[in-house]
Amino acid sequence: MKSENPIYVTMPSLAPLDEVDPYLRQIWDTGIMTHNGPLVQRFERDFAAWSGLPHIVAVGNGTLAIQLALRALGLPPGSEVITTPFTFIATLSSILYEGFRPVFVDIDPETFNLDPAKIEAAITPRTAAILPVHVFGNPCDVEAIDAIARRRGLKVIYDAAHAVGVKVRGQSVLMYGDVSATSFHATKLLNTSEGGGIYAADSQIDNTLRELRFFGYDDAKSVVRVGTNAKMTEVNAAIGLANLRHMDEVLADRRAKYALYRRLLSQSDKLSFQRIADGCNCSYFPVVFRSEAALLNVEAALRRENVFPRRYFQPSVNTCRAIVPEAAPCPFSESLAERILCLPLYSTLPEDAVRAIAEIILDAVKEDA
Ligand code: T4K
Repeated sequence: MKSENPIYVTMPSLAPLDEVDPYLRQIWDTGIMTHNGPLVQRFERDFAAWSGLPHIVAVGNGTLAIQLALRALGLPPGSEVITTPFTFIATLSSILYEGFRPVFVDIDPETFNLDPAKIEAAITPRTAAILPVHVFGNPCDVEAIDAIARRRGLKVIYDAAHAVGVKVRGQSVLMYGDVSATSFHATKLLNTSEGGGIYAADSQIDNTLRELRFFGYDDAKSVVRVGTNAKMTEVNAAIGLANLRHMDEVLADRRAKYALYRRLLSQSDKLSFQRIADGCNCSYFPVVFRSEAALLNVEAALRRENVFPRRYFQPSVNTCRAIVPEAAPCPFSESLAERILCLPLYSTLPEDAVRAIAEIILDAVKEDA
């Protein structure tokens, strides 16, 4: 098939430029570019309404969203946070950056999410919180995790970076736990170029988050806590507002292409897939090989055709010795990280490309033991 232009793992879903233009004109007319301006406030309202949430706090990116979430809960300094090893490095680095000690609990090898059955054994008197990730938009077993947390007096922060549009029992998955932190990065389903959002049902926590993102000022501009600059800009909100209007189409398109990949690749018994729940947003298409050698073979075959999938997430972050020198092994996560590849999946990817990519993969795995 050799595509003329490289096909990457993703491309941003962008509204037509003329739909962004009126928002940008408003910025140019008023000169208001930042500091919780009218477009950020509108983006917060519109995103919350689309998600079925009462409110949301928009911030500069998804990493800051996790950091502020951890900080807003007032956890004892230096306490332990139970988390997953199968994630992007930002989950782990946020825990460390905020001065907490990550304790890894291995994943369920079918859902790729932190395994609730293994949480209790990792709880110590120093545990303050659990920080799971809805990996690739597949919701965690939120009811089991929230029940453990309630029973053991722990806070729950969900890394919902992949979870825009994800539902559990008909409501946004962001409603579970004490706080959820999402990302509006260019590579995410909904993008503001760079951006993030935090949802906390508790109004005091919500208020603390707003103060934290704005240098620790309260509404009267008195300094009430140590804060930072985590604001979303008006330009980012303008992009987000235009993109938000297309979210239903974007979601439907992902689901259709996900189903097509899945149907085509299921022809091989040498491939396996994430077990996803109904409310998954299908924002990524991960495929799992029997060995790393098989993965490398397929990756090379795709590269020869100008197709560039990505090894999300590799390595398993518990093995990042430079920042967690003494972390315990997590066999399921480490094994998965060596064998998983995310295939190109985005709005402007033609269906023919999905078919051609599936064909290259099926052909390349034929010879595998
Ligand atoms: N928690 C989790 C579980 C996460 O996955 C992430 C981020 C976070 C927290 C933190 O959220 P943020 O602070 O990022 O908001 C990407 C993204 O940078 C990152 O947002 C994402 N997860 C992570 C899984 O992937 P890379 O290293 O893959 O980026 P890059 O530049 O190689 O982009 C991948 C492909 O996307 C490129 O091949 C082409 C395309 N692309 C990328 C950019 C940046 C575009 O078409 N346009 C663009 O502007 O990290």
